[in-house]
Amino acid sequence: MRCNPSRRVLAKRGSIPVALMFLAACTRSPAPAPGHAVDVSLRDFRITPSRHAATSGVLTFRIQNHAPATHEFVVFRTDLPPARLPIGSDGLSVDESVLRDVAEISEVQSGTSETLSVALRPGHYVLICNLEGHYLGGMHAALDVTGEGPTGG
Ligand SMILES: [Cu+2]
Repeated sequence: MRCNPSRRVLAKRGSIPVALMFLAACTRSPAPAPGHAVDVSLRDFRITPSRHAATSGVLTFRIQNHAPATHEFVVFRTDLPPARLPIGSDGLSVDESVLRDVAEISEVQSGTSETLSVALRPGHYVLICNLEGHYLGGMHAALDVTGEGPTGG
């Protein structure tokens, strides 16, 4: 199932299609409800969400790359702390084969912004840039999603 085809939202490296099943509810709503948007700032080498907690449901990430370099934005569920993710055999990036419920924008060019809307169920999520060396450089952040979102949405 595909939605929001104008964005490069895909399971990179093609290894985890099952993880995308929960993303079937992603939307391209242009005006997210208050409390269901997170502004994300990308810099060399920081990924900074405007908040670290949200309620479950469709959450719209508004990602802005302030850095001179291209970055990516990856969100996934994990119980691991953001700085404790397993590194792959390349020694430079997180082993994405262990990630669940992944959504991403694979390239956010310097000076541009992108949006990514994802249906998130309650749990602990981590936001990273997984370009080589960027995670190790510090591009990771936590996001906790609770089940107490507004009803009727
Ligand atoms: Cu990066």
